[in-house]
Amino acid sequence: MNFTETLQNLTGKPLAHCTNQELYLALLELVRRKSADRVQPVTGRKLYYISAEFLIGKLLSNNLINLGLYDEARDALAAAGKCLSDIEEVEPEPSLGNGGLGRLAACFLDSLATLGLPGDGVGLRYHFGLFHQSFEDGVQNEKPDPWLTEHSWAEKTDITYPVQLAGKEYTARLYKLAVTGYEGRTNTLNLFDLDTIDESIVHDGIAFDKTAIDKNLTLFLYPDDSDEAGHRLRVYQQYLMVSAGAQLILAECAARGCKYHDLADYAAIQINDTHPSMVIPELIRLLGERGVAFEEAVEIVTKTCAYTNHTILAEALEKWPRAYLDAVVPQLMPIIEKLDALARTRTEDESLAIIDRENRVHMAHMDIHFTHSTNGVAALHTEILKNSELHGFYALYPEKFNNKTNGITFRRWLLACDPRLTTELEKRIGSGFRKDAAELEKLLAFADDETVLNELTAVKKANKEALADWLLHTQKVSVNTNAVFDIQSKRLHEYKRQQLNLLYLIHQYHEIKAGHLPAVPLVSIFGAKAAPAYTIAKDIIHALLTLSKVIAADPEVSKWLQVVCIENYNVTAAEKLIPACDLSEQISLASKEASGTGNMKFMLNGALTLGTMDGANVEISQQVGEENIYIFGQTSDQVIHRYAVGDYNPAQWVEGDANIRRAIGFLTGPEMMAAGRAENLTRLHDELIRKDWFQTLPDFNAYVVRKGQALSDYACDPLGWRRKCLVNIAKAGMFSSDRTIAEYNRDIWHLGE
Ligand code: OX2
Repeated sequence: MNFTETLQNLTGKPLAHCTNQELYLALLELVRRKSADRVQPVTGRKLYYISAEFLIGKLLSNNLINLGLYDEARDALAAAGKCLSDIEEVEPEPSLGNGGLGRLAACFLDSLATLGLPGDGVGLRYHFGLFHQSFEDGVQNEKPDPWLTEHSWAEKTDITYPVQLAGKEYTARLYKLAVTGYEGRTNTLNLFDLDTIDESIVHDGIAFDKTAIDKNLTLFLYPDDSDEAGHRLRVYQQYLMVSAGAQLILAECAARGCKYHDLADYAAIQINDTHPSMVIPELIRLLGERGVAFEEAVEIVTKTCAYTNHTILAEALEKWPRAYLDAVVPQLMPIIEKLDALARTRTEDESLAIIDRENRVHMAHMDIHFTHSTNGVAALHTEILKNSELHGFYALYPEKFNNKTNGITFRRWLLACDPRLTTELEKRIGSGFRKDAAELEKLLAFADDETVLNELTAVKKANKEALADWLLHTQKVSVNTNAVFDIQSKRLHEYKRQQLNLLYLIHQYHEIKAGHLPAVPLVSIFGAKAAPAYTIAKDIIHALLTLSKVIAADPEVSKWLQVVCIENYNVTAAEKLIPACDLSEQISLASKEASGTGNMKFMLNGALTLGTMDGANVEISQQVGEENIYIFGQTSDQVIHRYAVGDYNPAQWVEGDANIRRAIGFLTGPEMMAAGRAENLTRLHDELIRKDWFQTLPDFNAYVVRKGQALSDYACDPLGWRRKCLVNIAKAGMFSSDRTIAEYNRDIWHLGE
């Protein structure tokens, strides 16, 4: 049976007569069947990657690509007058993550299955995922973002586990989502949910009754945690995930003959940041119920589990007040107390304790004491963990610390999102890079080939036009495709410094008004959601939206400069933005961005990085050489030193620098105040001159100069620019998540053995 016939059997009518919705459902069913054929038995150790987030994005095209069916599907549909990309539009995006951490988990699942390794995900089936963002009157508005439809990728099973929350029993139900690798095996993403969730309790945007656990528990990813009820809800969510997950792991291992004493021979558990840390005491508790003594259970769990740290930001390292855990998971507290006592026999250093003097439980500390591996996610990040943030732990357990620089799956972030570039690459270097990313280096042979460079320019131009079309249709903005497309897309956070970019744009506004015209017009695009309770982040969005209006209303400036904030930035939007980008903004305060993964996606798609020596930017710079990247700003050592000395005073920088003064002053000047809201603009202004915790001002001038250099290179030396882009693509191989996963497997998991 050919593809058309198979699909037609599923739709029950000629493809030409089907709606896109009907075709989508038929393709979904077809993919499901083909994925099921690739399920393989598990022998030896299997990985469980536990994570509160799996930002999987839309699944149809990726699954078709990984199953080798994409071209056939596209052609069969085209023959019936249908367009695969229109059908893709029908699929709702599962936004089950905030950003890099969740997207990394999704890339890892793809690479595990591609490399033929047995490795499943364990997480939660949020009904709305992260909120849907819109802008109204210059302000971020949040609404639920439903993705669960009657026929969804996650299939309901009849497997359930009891979970005790605050002394009451709830029933966690397992949903399974197939994850098929590129020419690889099919693994599973296990997502837990309660049958009793009631979506109708959500009102006024994303508000809901935080006390009705049976109705609200898995409604949203990270409910607004600005109040105590919100914090407790996170603990409830985390325990639901780890308790059901731990029961699943024990049941699967038992079914394969595991006697619990040998759990580490059957399972490797990766704890993705601290959100799943309670899996440690929960497994010890469950092993205890199965007759394993505490000391032995600790040993087994330590051998089975490993921990990944994704941040050094103190506020993101979870510390739960003991009272919350006493209330929500009283069954775990005696175990956590014993773990604390045991840890104290290993060190007298109070700062390494699990339960501190203020009765807070440090989840990361529990992870490091009671897992066999702690890894950072980029070389610089791991060094900072070892030498400063977690130095005491490193001194105690040097053998546990290791680095695993993040990576991205090239299936989604090149083959699927940039078919034009993929075709061009295949024409020049063959298709080996699809399975072996290192083969991209073959492209270097064409670094001085003007024909190839011009073709790459044409690919980029076509991608920019496609993005311009998409922006026009979805966001109602029209952009000049002859301009440089400069993109900063990532979570909105002060440490990522969207505010630095904002100040630059204000600076440029003044320069253009003063007749100092730039080398080339600039379209500056932002994609970012601010956490609902993060006031300053929302003020930054407001300032960007307001500036965008002010510039658009000024014909003198708008010829040269445009600011676009896209609504509801998500994986689908990223897939449109990244292939069209010229300049990738990676401008976090050095030392604060653990790795970044957007930086890798942009480079792979032939954008040049404008960035600080932070996270994986450092390794990108080593790969491409400093002449192929635009680095600026303080080093992490300088930043750490400035924090240590503690004498940073932004007001001095404002006083001492006319450009900084002009840019910050503009925030509350007449143009912005007339177009925006005084409260938000004033708060941001005051924050910058009084606090500026992420040291925007010391990097301001270096940023302006470096960005100016990039724009003038783009305008004055187009071939030179494209050559740099080519080097970036060619050197992106090391950032494939296949490489990252192979390293995790070699050093930590030893799967299948
Ligand atoms: C992110 C980090 O901020 C980012 O630098 C990193 O690339 C990503 O994780 C994947 O490792 N929440 N999100 C992150 O850390 C936390 C905590």
